[in-house]
Amino acid sequence: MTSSLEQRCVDTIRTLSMDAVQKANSGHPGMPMGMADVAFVLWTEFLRHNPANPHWVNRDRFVLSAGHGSMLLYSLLHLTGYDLSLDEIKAFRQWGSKTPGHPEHGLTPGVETTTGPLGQGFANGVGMAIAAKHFGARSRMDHHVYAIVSDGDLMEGVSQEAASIAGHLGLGNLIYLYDDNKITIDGSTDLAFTEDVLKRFQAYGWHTRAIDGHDRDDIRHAIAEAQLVGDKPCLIACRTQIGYGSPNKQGSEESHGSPLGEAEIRLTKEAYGWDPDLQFHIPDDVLAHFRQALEKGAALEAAWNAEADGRDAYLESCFQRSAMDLATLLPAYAADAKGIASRKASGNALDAIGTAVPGLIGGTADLGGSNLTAFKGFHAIQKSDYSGNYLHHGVREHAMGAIMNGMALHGGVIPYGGTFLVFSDYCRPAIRMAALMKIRVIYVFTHDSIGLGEDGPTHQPVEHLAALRAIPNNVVLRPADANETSAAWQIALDRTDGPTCLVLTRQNLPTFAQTADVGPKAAKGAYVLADADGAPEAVILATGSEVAIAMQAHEQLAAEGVPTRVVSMPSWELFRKQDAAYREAVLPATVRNRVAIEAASPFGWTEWTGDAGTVIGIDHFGESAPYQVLYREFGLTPQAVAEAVKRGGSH
Ligand SMILES: Cc1ncc(C[n+]2csc(CCOP(=O)(O)OP(=O)(O)O)c2C)c(N)n1
Repeated sequence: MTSSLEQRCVDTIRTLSMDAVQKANSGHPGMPMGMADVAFVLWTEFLRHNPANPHWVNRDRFVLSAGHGSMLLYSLLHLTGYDLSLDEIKAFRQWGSKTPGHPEHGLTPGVETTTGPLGQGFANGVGMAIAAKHFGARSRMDHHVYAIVSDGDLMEGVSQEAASIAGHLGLGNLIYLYDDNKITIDGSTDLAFTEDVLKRFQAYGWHTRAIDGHDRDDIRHAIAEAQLVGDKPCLIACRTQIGYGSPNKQGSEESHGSPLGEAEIRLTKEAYGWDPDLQFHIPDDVLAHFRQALEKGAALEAAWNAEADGRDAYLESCFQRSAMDLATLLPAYAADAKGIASRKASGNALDAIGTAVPGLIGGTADLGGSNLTAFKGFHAIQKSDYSGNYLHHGVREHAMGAIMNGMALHGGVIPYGGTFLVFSDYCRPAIRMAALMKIRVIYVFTHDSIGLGEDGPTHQPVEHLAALRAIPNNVVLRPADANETSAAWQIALDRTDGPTCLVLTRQNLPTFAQTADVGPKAAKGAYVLADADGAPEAVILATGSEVAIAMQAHEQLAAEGVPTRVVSMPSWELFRKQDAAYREAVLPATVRNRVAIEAASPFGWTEWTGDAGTVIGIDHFGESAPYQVLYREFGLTPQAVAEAVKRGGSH
């Protein structure tokens, strides 16, 4: 290839990006222009991918962590032959296009993860690399994970957590290209980011290298060297100029997040030796050069497929899975007044299914003894042996969430991870991304209320259920007893299009006789657990640990001649999805006397109780005391429920 063709290939990435941002009249041209040399070398010479089959399991994964530079990725996808037309590039950021402002997984072929919230993509890539190492140890998978990361990515805490565990695990399949352009939105990185980034990464255990990000030979050598490192993740700091080639905006934050402007685009194209009158122009020889990726990719995939040597059985069981009926494996419990904690029931469920579900990789953010996430036969993933099925995330909840997203996105893995419910706040940005991406990620959130007792208000979640329920496409499941907990695991594993949060108690819960074979009922989100002999005068709604309180109130009221129904409601989201007839059968419109009890913020409950109902919850922080005292002092008692029912009856 003549160097001028190579230069025109790189400049085509730049001009496409500039033109698309200009046409949309919004977007980020500077980063794609600055990283075009790096991206060109990576995508045409190193990345092992097949644009005709973006789902080839052994493809290298590429993450554009600095998602604001989306036009860089869209340009590469179009140019190398993914199913993304030039018309889509021209429709950048428009309604109904496959080229939204930030890359969205599932929408655009070849986009491996949704990025935009800085740092998430960095950590997703670590999860992908862990998954790849896991499969590498158990099969012949051997791909790399590459990412382009920015100053913003490296400033974010989540990337620092993820970099730390990536170094610990020695993920040699991870090669990150850092856009070291020393510019962020507010201006120079001198304003707020002056540490020695490479020394920091060296301390994490990464291999590092600093290069000129516009010297393509330097880039080639650095990536080739990184591939040889083998036992460490690699960070290549590529010194670049944001808005490269723009006579008046190169090196300035002005090119970061707004169109260059017609006049500046003309000047920039002239500087590239480009015809300034041409827009979205792709020279034929440039396209032909990029499109070699199709032939090369088909050959790579075919060669890999041809090498099948019998070590594929595990890959197949994980990548071509069908729904598993775990009913015969999951524990069932007889009625038991003493009962067990739902976290313990979850641990029992995991003991039963942990090794039976291929690709299930558990973990916890250093709360194994509390979350009970480890299962019989678990085996930790470590640098010395990646074949395990459990990850010690360390005290890194945010990265745990983003790493689980990466594992799920990689494919083949069903990740779950545990922490205290109160620290779901630390996972929240990643939960939101899992919900947005519609990926199967399971959280085990234990110590789910003031019921954890003496650890006090710092550890007692109050607003967390409401906050988790507020995330669209997130399913929150708060099982009432051990049988509902077994059912919750089946529901979570069956759910392929979004995250599920299992919300579990520290304290024991009685097992109800009525929850034998509760699976199909729990899957509807809410069901009648106990009913009145005749027509109920009131409905008592509860979740999790408060279902037992509701049952006591129900019995007490029955003795007083007040017939009530108890609805156990492990999941609002699942109940909402039921048809009107089922919802009416559970919550008859005519019964307006409804009392909900939940040891959490009452926020949102009126959706189920209606205006005439009563919500017994907690609208303040907790206290440090034995949990029985807290329930009594905060008024979460059968008596309070019974009184509310009686008051409601007088409406
Ligand atoms: C978590 C998060 N916070 C803030 C933003 C808004 N934002 C977008 S890009 C950016 C920083 C830009 O600097 P850099 O990452 O160096 O990108 P460059 O300017 O080099 O394109 C910020 C703060 C974001 N996308 N994500």
